[in-house]
Amino acid sequence: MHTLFASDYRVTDEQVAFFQANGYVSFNGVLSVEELDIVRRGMDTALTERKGLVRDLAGKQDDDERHDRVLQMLNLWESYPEIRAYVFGGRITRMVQRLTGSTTLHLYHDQALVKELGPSAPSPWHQDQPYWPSQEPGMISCWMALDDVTVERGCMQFIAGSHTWGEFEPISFGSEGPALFDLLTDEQKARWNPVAVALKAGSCTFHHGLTFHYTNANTTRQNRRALVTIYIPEEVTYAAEEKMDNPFSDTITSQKGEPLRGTRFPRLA
Ligand SMILES: O=C(O)CCC(=O)C(=O)O
Repeated sequence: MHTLFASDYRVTDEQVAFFQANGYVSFNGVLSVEELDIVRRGMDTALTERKGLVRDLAGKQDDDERHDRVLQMLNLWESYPEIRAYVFGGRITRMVQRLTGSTTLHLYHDQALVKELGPSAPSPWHQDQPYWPSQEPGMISCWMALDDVTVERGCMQFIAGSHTWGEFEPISFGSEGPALFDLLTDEQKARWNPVAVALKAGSCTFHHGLTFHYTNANTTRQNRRALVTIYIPEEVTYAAEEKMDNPFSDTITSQKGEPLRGTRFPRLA
């Protein structure tokens, strides 16, 4: 499996410039059919094995009859060789190096985000950085589609340029938080034009930690499986107690202001 996930995917200067200007960018055909099958196998095994242990970002209880859920499984790389091969293969890491300009990269975590067929929930508009223990912006996510995604199946939607708007309060996934629109300036409201990025399976988007993004509920007859990997560039430091608790708080080894490092944040480059 070691030769898979390793070959280069060319990221052009125009794509780097697009990412820097807009806070997101998309790439087609990043995984081969064989690689896609491997990643799907890892995720499907995890979905079966972790049944009952899967967190629902939409906040429903296990015994809840409703199924409007967003299933989240963290750090599949630690348990599933298929996902480890993907994460450590090198291709996506080098794409992140191009987009961030950072030679050193650590993984923050991976996460499977699954919207099953039938009524799932939307993922509300939010930025990621308020949930992360980082002081500065710069962390970046790769959102890999394992199924073909359209707006109706929950493809990513972005607000271009919103990564320049600074860090907002975290948005609650499960319940109504403060209305986001009340927090935006008139200029930001005028620039609020969501861009939906439909993708074929094996294609991906990258987004900056401050870029506002959203996905619809999956209203189609097929599951929507996405594998997200989150990267820490070298200049990003630990924000310590200033940020909300996160699932990895206990494993962080840095002091406030030092580069963000932890026992579960493996070095990728
Ligand atoms: O896949 C989704 O529904 C949301 C994805 C997301 O919020 C993220 O990758 O940061």
